[in-house]
Amino acid sequence: MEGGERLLPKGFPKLKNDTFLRAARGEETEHVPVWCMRQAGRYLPEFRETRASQDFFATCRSPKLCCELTLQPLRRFPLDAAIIFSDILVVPQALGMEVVMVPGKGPTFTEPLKEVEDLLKLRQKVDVTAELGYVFQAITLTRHSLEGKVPLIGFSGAPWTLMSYMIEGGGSTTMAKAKSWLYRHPEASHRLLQLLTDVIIDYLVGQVAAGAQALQLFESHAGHLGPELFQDFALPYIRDIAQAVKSKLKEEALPLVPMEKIGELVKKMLEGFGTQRYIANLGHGLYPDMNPEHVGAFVEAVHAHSRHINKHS
Ligand code: 1CP
Repeated sequence: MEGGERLLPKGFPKLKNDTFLRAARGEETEHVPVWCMRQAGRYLPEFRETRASQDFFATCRSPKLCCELTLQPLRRFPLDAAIIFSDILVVPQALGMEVVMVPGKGPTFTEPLKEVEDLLKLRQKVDVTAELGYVFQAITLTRHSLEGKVPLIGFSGAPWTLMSYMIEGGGSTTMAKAKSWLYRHPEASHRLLQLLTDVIIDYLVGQVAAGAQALQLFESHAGHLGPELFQDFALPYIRDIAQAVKSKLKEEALPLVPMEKIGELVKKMLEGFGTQRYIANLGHGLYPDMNPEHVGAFVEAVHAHSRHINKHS
């Protein structure tokens, strides 16, 4: 952290609202807990002010700014969880790739992977504390600063989603280049997915050691794979991550935090889905042009309706 004292990942304040964690563990809750993807985002004027003229990934590397941005939506809305301000693309950066945020275009890789030989340019062993320690510091600082108001979620991108960004070089509607790797270079694709898996495991365990109380693994690009490709190139790695993270947390005597299975959950938030054992969210996150008041209305509506259904059922 720049200047200032560094807080230790212990002696955290007592958690006051555990609705999110209870739902994630499959326990009963009085209302459906809610948090929103990109709840810290450009739709909030205070976010735009904090981020003004700052480079996005420089912001990600500042624990103080990440903490402030994470807390902003909590000051406005009765959300049931905080999610650490960061991005899934910090993992490819840790592997040695350069990713920059191009205004109006989004995250962009300066040299995406083109040939199988390009894999040799990646760090084959990543010391996550050296490369991503800034995220751990942001988590510790934020967990203290939350004062136990709600739990803090840590996250990572899942291997296939990160691999597709590393090959496409940024957002893509078809994932044509990344998918062609799966067909043309299956063996190299598996090597890359395994490398990512190893880093993600250490990264997620490190987040819990730093103070994260739940973990999300975003397989945002799962929808681009048909069932067979998904079975071969996505699911096994997600399973390995879930298993390895759990056993490492046990080994290191860290809390066994819930890992929800991924954003697909959100799609299930349909009317009639019930009010127990799930957490409300929005499929595509919050867009910059959203009115903050509408976000408040969404959060309050989920709470009120689910409480009402619980009372009358
Ligand atoms: O408040 C929060 O939700 C926490 C912060 C957060 C998270 C969880 C950000 C900040 N990004 C993410 C995850 C993330 N990033 C995902 C997984 C979830 C999903 O499917 O949306 C993905 C795919 C990304 C990649 C990414 N980062 C994109 C999409 C690119 C594309 O076209 O495919 C974009 C636009 C970003 C930038 C970004 N990340 C986060 C914010 C607030 C922003 C906007 C940057 C800005 O201020 O301009």
